[in-house]
Amino acid sequence: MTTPRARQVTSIVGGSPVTGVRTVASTNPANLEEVVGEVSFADAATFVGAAEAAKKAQESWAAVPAPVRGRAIAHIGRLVEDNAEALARLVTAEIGKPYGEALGEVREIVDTCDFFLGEGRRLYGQTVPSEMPDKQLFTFRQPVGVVVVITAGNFPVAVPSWYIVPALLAGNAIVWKPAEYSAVVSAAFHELFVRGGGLPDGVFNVVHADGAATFEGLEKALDARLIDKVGFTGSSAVGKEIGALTGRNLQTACLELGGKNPLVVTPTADLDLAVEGALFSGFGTAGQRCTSLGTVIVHESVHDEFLGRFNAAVAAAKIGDPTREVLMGPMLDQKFADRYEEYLDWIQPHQKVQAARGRITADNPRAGFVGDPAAGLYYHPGVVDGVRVGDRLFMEETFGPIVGVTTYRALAEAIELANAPGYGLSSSIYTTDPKDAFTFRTKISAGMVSINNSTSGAEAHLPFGGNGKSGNGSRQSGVWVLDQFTRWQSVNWDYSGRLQKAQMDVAELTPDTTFRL
Ligand code: UN1
Repeated sequence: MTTPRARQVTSIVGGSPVTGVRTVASTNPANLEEVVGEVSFADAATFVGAAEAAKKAQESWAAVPAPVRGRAIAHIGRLVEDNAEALARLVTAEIGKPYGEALGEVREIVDTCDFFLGEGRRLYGQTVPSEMPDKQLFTFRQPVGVVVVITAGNFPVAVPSWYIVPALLAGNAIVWKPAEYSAVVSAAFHELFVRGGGLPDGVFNVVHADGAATFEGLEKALDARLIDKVGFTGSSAVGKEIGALTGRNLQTACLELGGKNPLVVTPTADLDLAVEGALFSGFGTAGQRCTSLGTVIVHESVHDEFLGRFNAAVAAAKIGDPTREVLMGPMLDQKFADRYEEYLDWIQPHQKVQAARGRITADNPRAGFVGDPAAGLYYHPGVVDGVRVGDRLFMEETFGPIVGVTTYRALAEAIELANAPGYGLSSSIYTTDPKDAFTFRTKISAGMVSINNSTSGAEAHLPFGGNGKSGNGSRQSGVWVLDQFTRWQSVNWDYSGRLQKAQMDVAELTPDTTFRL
């Protein structure tokens, strides 16, 4: 059934729609009967064409004064704000994110615009003293050129804005490849940006394509030197492929990958606060954030008490229709539901699961379910106690509503457990002891550390990014992301009228090194 609001979505290259090679319906995961839009998927040639269009448009975009580009960002932020409810409703309809969270996600675009609109009037370079007279040194931030942005659909508008807003502000042109299952939301985002910013054709192109066509197009466009930077948010496995491809072209991608984010509960923790944090970060967005909680590492002295309260909170949480007040809606898309079923097969006999598991159905019901579970991709939340180093559930990211629990005796052991999976995105510790908090901060491998707060819910103007399997050290957000989308250019200007040779023609004062008081 195609609902009246089902939209037709195509790629937009150089300001014009480009019909692709096949059309796929994007459905509502909370109501699989509802077609949210019909999406025309492009081939690799369209991707390359988009990179060409971006390259053509980039120079004149970079010539627009940065404060004027900052004004464009200001207008985009305002237009997004004025369309916040409609955009959030679309997020909920296409990926099943609970409406309250979807509104928060839209807010994150506005926050990002708020931060960068003023950056157009800064985008500072430096003046640097020269070692020689009559010579001046400067640094300038130069846009990198054409930026390809490939994003996941769990944050279909907030995370793209982390790339696209600063990249545009810095004078780059963009080719965006959004997730297949959030194409309709992406089309709305693209339209808001182009209209709100008054962006010239070709400055912001969007290509809807599957992974294979994208990879082929990316490889060709990189080989043809049409692309200067790739930003990617998604799995560690695909991140490695993109890192290899860009590396072969002497480029460093901005990679924001998976996580197995630990939450440590110490003996001095406020247990109710820790339970609240574990509940939100474990099961908010149905566990499908890169910052979602992976494993609770709880001190053995408070394990039973914590687990009892945590299980009770999970049992009481509202699950169901994402347009209503729920903690957790459906999985984002069929492919995530299928993968979640695989993760459930990883549960082993030495691990204990308190509640029902698998798909929520009439035969496998969930008390207090909001709405009709048969309509969508709804799953029971899982708390798996007794996970150990080496277990797949302990070591690998499980993108979905499943949280492992394990115990520790000394903080050093907790940190070792927290670092063991080899990711390093987000992390959390609940404690009232400053020594624990700072020891954890120092030794944890994660790029982001929460103290008495959950692993998810980072603010939009602090560096966001991970280490190890979570990324290659790149950071998004705030001033830090500017280093992804600009390159430093050093300028020296010698007006002495002579060739002054650095290191050689440098005057030296004569120190009296033998002087003593
Ligand atoms: C993601 O899942 O890719 O910190 C990003 C958070 C959100 C962003 C998550 N602000 O949980």
